[in-house]
Amino acid sequence: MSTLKLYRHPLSAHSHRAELLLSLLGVDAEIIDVDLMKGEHKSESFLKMNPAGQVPVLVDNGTVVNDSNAILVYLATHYANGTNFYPNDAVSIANVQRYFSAAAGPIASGPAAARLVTVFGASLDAEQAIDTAHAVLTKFEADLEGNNWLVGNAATLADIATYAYIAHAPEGNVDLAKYPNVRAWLTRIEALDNFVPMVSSPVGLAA
Ligand SMILES: N[C@@H](CCC(=O)N[C@@H](CS)C(=O)NCC(=O)O)C(=O)O
Repeated sequence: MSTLKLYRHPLSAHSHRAELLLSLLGVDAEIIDVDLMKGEHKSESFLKMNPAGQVPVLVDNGTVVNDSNAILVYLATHYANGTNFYPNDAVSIANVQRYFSAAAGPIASGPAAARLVTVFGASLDAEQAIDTAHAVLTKFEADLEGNNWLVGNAATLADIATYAYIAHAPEGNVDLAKYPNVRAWLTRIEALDNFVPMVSSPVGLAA
């Protein structure tokens, strides 16, 4: 019986980061769905685990880890199981951190926000989110020119942290057609042993 519990929502790409890494590491966890539509993430018991009232939250035998990127670092360090998704040289660590910043910055305000509008009915500026998405995709397209992975020669937390919101960007009307390097990179991630997809979102869920 696993000691790990992952509180998530099935359509949350932040949650999917953690689910994907658990699967790539071959680590079992109890997956607990949090009903965001019913506000379960704002309940007293949930807020005790994560005062920000957001998924994902990882609980490992009493240790609570909030924030998807922090969860990735925790899992890749504590449960590496012979893998090296979090490389330990200074330059690679710095580069992984750069992509964590992109994941929490323009990816959150770009493709993630554009998808929040279409899937969850959020009142955000869709046009601005789509513009931000194309700016970050242009950067990724250049980063991936001649490179299979974002950092070094193998998949790292940088790829895992940025994958899902880019893969699901079309759900927010962000077309990936202009970005062949990005599309090839998505396919490469999807070919990793034990890759698990995030379910596709029915547009207008909140309607
Ligand atoms: N910085 C957080 C962001 C997590 C986040 O935005 N989660 C969304 C679902 S994808 C959420 O729980 N939203 C509900 C809310 O903010 O009230 C992380 O990386 O875990």
